[in-house]
Amino acid sequence: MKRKFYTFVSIAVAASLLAACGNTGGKEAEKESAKAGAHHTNSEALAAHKDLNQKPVPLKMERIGPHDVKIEMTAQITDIEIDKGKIYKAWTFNGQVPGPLIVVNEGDTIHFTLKNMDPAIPHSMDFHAVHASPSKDFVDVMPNKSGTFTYPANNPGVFMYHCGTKPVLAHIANGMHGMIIVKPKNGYPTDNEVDREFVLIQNEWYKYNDMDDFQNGVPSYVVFSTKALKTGDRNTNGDTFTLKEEPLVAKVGDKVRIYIENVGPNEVSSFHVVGTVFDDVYIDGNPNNHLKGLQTVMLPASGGAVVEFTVTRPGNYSIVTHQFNHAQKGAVAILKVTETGEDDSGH
Ligand SMILES: [Cu+2]
Repeated sequence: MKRKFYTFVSIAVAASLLAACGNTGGKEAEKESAKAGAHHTNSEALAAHKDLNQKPVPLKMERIGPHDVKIEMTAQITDIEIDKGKIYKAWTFNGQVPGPLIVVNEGDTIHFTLKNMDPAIPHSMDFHAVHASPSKDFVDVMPNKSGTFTYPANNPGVFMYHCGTKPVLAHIANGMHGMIIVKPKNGYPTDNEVDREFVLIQNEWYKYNDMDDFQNGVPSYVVFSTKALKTGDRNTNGDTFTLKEEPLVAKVGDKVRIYIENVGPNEVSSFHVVGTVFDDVYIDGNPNNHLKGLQTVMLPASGGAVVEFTVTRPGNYSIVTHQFNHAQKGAVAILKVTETGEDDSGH
């Protein structure tokens, strides 16, 4: 069974490489990638990644016209601490896992460039927020090459992005995922009520680069991260500890909005905040999908939402997936609510 599966993976990898080399060429890269692909099944870093820890490259995002945004991202190999002292040599966008938050406006055209800094294997970008031709716009960018693609973002909401290179599961599980917010033209009906906004992303970690575990196992960790919506907000990686040790902070009486996205790759999220009820929920972040009074919001793998709730009393509110086996594996973030709206514990 196992051998069959490995053969399948090798064929899939080879096929994707063959498809890719029509676009950007490079016989050497093709050979390297094929070698690298053969390692997908054994929990080890690819030979070319072993001594690599590429410094995170900041996201480049620039508005070049009223309805045009230029975005440049990197595919790179960077060490991420996923649990205390446990380093994962992740396949990343810009050296973060999840990748950096992207925010554009409904109706924007995205002029997107992916710079592949990975010396060994191709990577690509699949934005769930756009209409595109997957076979032309989400194509592989070969090692040390760049690819530029243009597409409109006409649907408002909270969307996933991820690397779409085969085997897609390996690229997502190794860290190549993130969130893009397309801000609705006319906003949300509750915009004026909201006092604080945060971003949260849920993702899973498995045994290192182990296709068998990715496909047949259960996650070792399920984690949350937060990303900066505005200057001064934090960017954290998906790990088991940061959002417990340094909580998100709100003030008693605040209406809090969270842009939440479950990037998986495999599990659903039963998103819940202990001690409150979601007054307003916009499924996938679309203002038309307005629900009221939910206790838990179901997020499929790749699903997003905007959730809003009021914190009426001071204290620590646990933000969890109510699949408590996953909460136990890390998926708990703390929202600390104080009288002042500042963290009073000395953080
Ligand atoms: Cu990739």
